[in-house]
Amino acid sequence: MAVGVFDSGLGGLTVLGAVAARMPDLPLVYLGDNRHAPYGVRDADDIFNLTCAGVERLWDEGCDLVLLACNTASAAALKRMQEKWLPADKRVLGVFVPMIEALTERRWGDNSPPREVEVKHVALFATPATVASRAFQRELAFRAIGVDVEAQPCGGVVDAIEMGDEILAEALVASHVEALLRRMPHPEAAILGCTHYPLVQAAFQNALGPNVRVYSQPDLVAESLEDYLDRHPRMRGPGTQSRFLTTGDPVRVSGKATQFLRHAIRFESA
Ligand code: DGN
Repeated sequence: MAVGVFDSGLGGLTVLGAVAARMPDLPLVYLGDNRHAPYGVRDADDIFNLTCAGVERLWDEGCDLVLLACNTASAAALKRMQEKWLPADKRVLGVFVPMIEALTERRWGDNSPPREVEVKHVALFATPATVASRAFQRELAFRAIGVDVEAQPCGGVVDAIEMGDEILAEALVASHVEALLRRMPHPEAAILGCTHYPLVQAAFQNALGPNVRVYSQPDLVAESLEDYLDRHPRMRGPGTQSRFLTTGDPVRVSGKATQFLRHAIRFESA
């Protein structure tokens, strides 16, 4: 049984890459909803319906465990799916909890009382939809974690990355960081809350300066998934090879994915 990895497009490949590097024997089925990307400009109901359809498609591939490797889908859909949509034998995980685990140095399922969090000022960079959802702040409040979060909607960055326009992406990152630093001059940590942003992580780090710790979501999500699979071995069953599916045009998406990750990837039609 493979683990499903869902994203609106190509961004989730950064997470898939980190998962595959950490667990090379784990078969994965990636589904990119390229036909409907980007999700960052859609409303919450739309994102919920598209995400449910994607997860159902991954169930058809035998993936009882699906990772939403997309902050926008995690923000708009995950809680709603878990509360009233998900059958008891399926699991869907998102990408926020691993970031909170990293900030607090605590694991999911760990019932010990919250530790004092050393980081007090956190900069969050994400798509406009993720920022508008306030899902990250909600998760922190739910766990009674008292940190100050200043969120910056980073319009245009995903599109620039998808177009392969590094210069534009880096210029946009610099201006979004500058806008955030005007409101929060001294963050101790920065969370890149979009699975595309690891591809421009150096630009974020440059603009933020060396004193700000930038959390890399793919590595943290991969680490957290491994921990989850250790605790839920049923979800890890035997499998064969990883596959890549898209709701878009497989030839075009394969070309873009290859350019995006700088190694050859072949998508099939979902
Ligand atoms: N990579 C997605 C995320 O993590 O939010 C955003 C892509 C998009 O659909 N805008």
